[in-house]
Amino acid sequence: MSKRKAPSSENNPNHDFCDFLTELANYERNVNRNVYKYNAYRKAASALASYGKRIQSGDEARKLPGIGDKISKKIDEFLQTGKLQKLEKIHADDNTTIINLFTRVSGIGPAKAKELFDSGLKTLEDLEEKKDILNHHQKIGLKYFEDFEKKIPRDEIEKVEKVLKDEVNKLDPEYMLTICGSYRRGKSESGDIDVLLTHPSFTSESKKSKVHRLKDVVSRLQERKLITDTISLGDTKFMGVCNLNTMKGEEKGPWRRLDIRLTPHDQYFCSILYFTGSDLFNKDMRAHALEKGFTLNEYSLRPVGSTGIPGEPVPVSSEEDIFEYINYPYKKPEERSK
Ligand code: 8DG
Ligand code: CA
Ligand code: CA
Repeated sequence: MSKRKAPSSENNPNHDFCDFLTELANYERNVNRNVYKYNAYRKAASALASYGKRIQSGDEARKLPGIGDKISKKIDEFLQTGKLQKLEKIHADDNTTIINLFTRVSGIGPAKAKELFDSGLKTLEDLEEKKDILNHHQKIGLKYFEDFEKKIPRDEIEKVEKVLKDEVNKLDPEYMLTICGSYRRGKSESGDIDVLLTHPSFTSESKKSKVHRLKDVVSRLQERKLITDTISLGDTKFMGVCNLNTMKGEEKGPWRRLDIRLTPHDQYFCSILYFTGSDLFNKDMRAHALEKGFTLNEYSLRPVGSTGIPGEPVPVSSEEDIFEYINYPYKKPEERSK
């Protein structure tokens, strides 16, 4: 996944509150490794982002889901002083700043960042010198650190989409390919490119014998020099790097993070739904499914009987089907960026 960032500031009158809440969230995850607080701050940021008008006071914010005393006080402090003491302290603390910096490298999580810091490393140059203690993914993350921090404009992803569709079509016109993530939600820019791939011959039944499908596609894209690096390649998941310029024979950036997942044909729509996100939207939808007696994940939608054991997956032939089964009002991808 791309590293989590603030809810987008497009049309968000509360984006400055969202920014500081997201920074606090990342601090809790990266430095304190407190996922509970991380989620709490992100939920609050998401509620403010979708509120639609400027919050005038902590009291007003408190009425929103996920905003309690502590966060409403922070909003008052920010409204009155234009800053937060807690964040000022965090910024002044070198340890925290360095650990946060390391977690921005693709492949370095909070635990590894702390370990690197504890072994005396302080800068990206230090990491560069001690590259041997990094794994393959982390080395690539460091190599492309600056490019991976840059957002990918929508029109660039459109071009990548065209290449991908052309190339898989030449391999076999029965391939189906969808770019999910923030791109499918209509965002004007994205952190990475999330591709889902399926083929009618690749189903949850036939799976084992057909896994060459992903490798075929990846090899082809490597030949075309769209894919420049591989972080990992399994039977159903590729993680790597792509670049439209290297395709044209130019050795220049930007290099972009690209993930391709091969999904069984019968699970395609549950996967598309899942990888379109946002992850907060997914959480809400899964919770709603449970209330209606279903368990929903990236593979399937299954009824949960009174025994609590999930039954056979229900047949799904569109995203709309999934919403219908659980009686959830349909939301277009563009409406799922909560
Ligand atoms: P971005 O890349 O523009 O930053 O945003 P994104 O496309 O929404 O986020 P992403 O990190 O690339 O994840 C893609 C989708 O995968 C996300 O929208 C929903 C789904 N997803 C979850 N939870 C998780 C998770 O924990 N890890 C990953 N990799 N994906 C997740 O719902
Ligand atoms: Ca991703
Ligand atoms: Ca993405």
